[in-house]
Amino acid sequence: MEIIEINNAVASVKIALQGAHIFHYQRKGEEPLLWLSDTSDFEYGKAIRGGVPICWPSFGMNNPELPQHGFARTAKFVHVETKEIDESTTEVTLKLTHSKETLLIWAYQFDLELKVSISDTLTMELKTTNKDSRSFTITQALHTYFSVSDILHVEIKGLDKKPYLDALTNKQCLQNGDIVFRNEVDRVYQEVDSEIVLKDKNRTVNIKNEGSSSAVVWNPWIEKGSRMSGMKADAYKQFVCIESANAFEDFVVLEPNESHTLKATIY
Ligand code: TA6
Repeated sequence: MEIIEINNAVASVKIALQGAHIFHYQRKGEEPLLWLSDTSDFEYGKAIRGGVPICWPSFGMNNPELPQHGFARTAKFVHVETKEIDESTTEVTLKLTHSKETLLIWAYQFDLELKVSISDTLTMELKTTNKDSRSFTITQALHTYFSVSDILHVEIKGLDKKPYLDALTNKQCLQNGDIVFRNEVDRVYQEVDSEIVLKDKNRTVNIKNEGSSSAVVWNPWIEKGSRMSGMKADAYKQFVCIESANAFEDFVVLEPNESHTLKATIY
């Protein structure tokens, strides 16, 4: 599998051309910030388990005609450019454009570009451009797997009093206080308009989303964790997904030639 590896003065990153999939991000002197399953596939056509899978042009089963989380995560992107902004900041751009294969799955012409900025902050900008003569609707997510010391130590702040769709019960609920994990969690938060904070024993991570008002929080816990592909049964202890999204009601409609950018800044 073709991979882009960047090492600058403050951080390192690894990105697979398949899915423009960032599967490693580490600041110098720190543990990796992204979790990668040590039993993940690295095979074309199979999604990498961990890092930042790109769910596009549909999140989850928002579009039943498409595979779970769409097709971008197993599609091969092209490397557009790598720019050294300064010794501590590098920008990498990758692109996916419609093809015979994608038009068979999803009958629209598009450009999908991921621009990644690597410094002591990781910034991801996912830009969709409608190259078709008709409008189209997407849902999407930067499905980030954060590495944690132990899921029992994790608190997520910034979503208090936010409504969410509980994907386990399909019920609409309201968040009360911080999120802690004592069982499976699979929620799509809505009206998200402020930063989300991941507090772990030795690290605090801030996530700022733009072009988005929804965020997904997920941990499969024991039972589902033991059935997940590409991860060991106890892997659920080592990660939490906090996903920068346009999911469910937060869908995006693009007219011909229109663009939308989903941006996540992680620091
Ligand atoms: O984002 C949460 C979620 O939709 C969960 O329901 C779970 O299925 C997870 O994504 C992983 O999905 P995957 O298709 O990568 O196995």
